[in-house]
Amino acid sequence: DSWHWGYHGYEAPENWPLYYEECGRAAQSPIDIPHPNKPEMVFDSSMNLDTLTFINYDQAFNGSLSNNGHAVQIDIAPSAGLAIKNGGLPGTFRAAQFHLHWGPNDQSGSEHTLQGKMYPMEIHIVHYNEKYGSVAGAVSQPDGLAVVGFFYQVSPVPNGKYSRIVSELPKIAYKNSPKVEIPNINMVDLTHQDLRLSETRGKHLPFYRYKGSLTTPGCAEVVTWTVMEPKIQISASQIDAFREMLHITSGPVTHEDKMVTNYRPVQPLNYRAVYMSLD
Ligand code: SG4
Ligand code: ZN
Repeated sequence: DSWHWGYHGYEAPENWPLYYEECGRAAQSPIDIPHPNKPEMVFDSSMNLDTLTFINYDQAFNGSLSNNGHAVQIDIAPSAGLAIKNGGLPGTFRAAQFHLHWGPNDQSGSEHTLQGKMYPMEIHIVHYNEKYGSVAGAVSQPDGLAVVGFFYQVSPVPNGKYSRIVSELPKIAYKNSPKVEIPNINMVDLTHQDLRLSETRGKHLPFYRYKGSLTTPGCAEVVTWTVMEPKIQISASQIDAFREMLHITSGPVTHEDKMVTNYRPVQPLNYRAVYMSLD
């Protein structure tokens, strides 16, 4: 990357299109998910959204925790076989990694908003279309990626399923710190218990669906987005640990070096429809 993009000052999202042309296009992410009574919200039974299937989300894998200077990310070992299919997706999509977006306080941080409401954090589970073999191979294809998002809500008690990740964060505080292995985690624990049932019993969680982009430069318009309605609980002090991450690689730390914000604001929906899985 020639230009150092970020979330503050001259590097902020409103200037991304100056250096990354695709960030200024018409089908960008994130978006505000409209109220069901708005004309752009569509209930389309022909898409069979109720068949969305989460494969092996209950399988344990060894996660690899890192800080790329823009987010905290956990790479998912491919051997675990996590994938999503059906539910209107244009193919079978294999999980590669998840990462998180947050903000400076508990009233902001999510990238998507739900009828104008912002949540303190949002997880993105990035999947690539298996026919392209990898995220790198898929990122230039219109049906290349499928990202699943969940919002977080602040709970008074810590979420024990996140305690191992949170306690390892200080080890990756600097950008490009060596990755830290987190053995034996699974996406059901980190998202929603009902996802373990979806393969076998068709248990269905409500979600929203639209076509958009990566939310970081180059903003490629290759993402089939699935934003889940159920929220994940996390405590305020657990979110605070993410705000201690740094976007510098070394040296003494000042407040400006902290990754206190890493969400892109919502983008215009323009001509797009948003599909809802349940009425
Ligand atoms: C975060 O910066 C991830 O760490 C990136 O992953 C990701 O880029 C980027 O967000 C955009 O993804 O779901 N928010 S998003 O649209 O997955 C890609 C890496 O840099 C290509 C590997
Ligand atoms: Zn993301």
